[in-house]
Amino acid sequence: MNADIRHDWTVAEIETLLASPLLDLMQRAQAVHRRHHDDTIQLASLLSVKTGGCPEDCAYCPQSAHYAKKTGVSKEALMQVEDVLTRARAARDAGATRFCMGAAWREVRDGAEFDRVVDMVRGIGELGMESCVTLGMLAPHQARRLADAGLKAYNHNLDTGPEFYGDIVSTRVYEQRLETLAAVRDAGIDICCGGIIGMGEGARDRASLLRQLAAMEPHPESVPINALVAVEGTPLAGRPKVDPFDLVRMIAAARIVMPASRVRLSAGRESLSREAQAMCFMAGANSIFYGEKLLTTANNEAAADRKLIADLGLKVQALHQHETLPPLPASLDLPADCPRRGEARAAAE
Ligand code: SAM
Ligand code: DTB
Ligand code: SF4
Repeated sequence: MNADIRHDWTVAEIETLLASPLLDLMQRAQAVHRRHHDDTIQLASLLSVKTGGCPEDCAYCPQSAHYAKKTGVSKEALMQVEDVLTRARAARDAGATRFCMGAAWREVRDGAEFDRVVDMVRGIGELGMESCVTLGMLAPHQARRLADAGLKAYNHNLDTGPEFYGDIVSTRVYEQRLETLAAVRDAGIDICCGGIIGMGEGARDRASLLRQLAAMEPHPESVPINALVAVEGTPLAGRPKVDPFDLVRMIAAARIVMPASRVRLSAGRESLSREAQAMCFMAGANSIFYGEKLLTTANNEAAADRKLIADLGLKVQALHQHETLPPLPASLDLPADCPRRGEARAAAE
């Protein structure tokens, strides 16, 4: 089993994987998956705790200040701790075991706002959920503070291979991403690191990203694979939709090169059919974002996700205190953006 874990994958080897016949690739990925994982899917809910106005120019991102005029995403203040915890509680009550919070910052600055995020992390832990934050670049002492507050994971994506990175972001370099990841690892926090397909990169760039991730020792515990959500007003708005088979291939290759990691079928899922999502699970994805919003864009309806998982005979990862998913809510008396609202609506109809 541990012979599966390698850190010396070459770009050429991964390119060969990505180009292999789809069913062969899926079968190989599924075999690796079954050696390292059971049949549970983790539901992770996402919340943008500080939206918009980011000084970085990531070409895919609706939260960059550079494209704000065209995207209409304006800069908002950092949320209050209690409001965040109310949302986390609702997500937990709907079955999520992980709560991820995103801030549209270039980097973390010490001060009252960072103190507030640290309090959010502590509060999520007190709810019994895994916490993950994505706050941009992080210095070692800040990583240690988050670790002390009980942070489970830090999301910081490499997004693509180093050769293509300059085509996507001009306000920072790949090496800075690697430095933040090192600070996270040194603080004893799990690494959540993955990327996006569909930005105009080639198969070699996808393989190059996976090589970077697989070279990390240990592998990132969590690997989000996003399909570009081409948001109007961003430079990548005109990109064609990702072929779902390409997403399946990327997930399968990630599963094969990082056998023990949790591979997350992330952004772009809303445009996938149930069948395409099933292929992603078959290829080794074992987590989804759960709740009807990602950071600023729409996500799948919670009720539809629960039904899909049940129809496939898969299980949802439970919190320690209960073994099965909590029952559907009986009333519609939920906040407008609560992830259970869609279900309540469906149940009431
Ligand atoms: N500012 C932080 C950073 O860059 O690490 C955190 C927030 S950023 C929104 C987190 C990740 O979301 C990005 O690295 C990217 O992989 C993903 N993402 C952002 N916009 C996306 C889009 N339009 N489509 C797909 N993924 C996207
Ligand atoms: C990740 O890789 N994908 C999530 C999470 N990490 C933070 C974010 C997806 C964002 C999609 C665009 C949006 O909703 O703004
Ligand atoms: Fe968006 Fe993060 Fe890039 Fe800022 S650093 S523009 S929030 S992806």
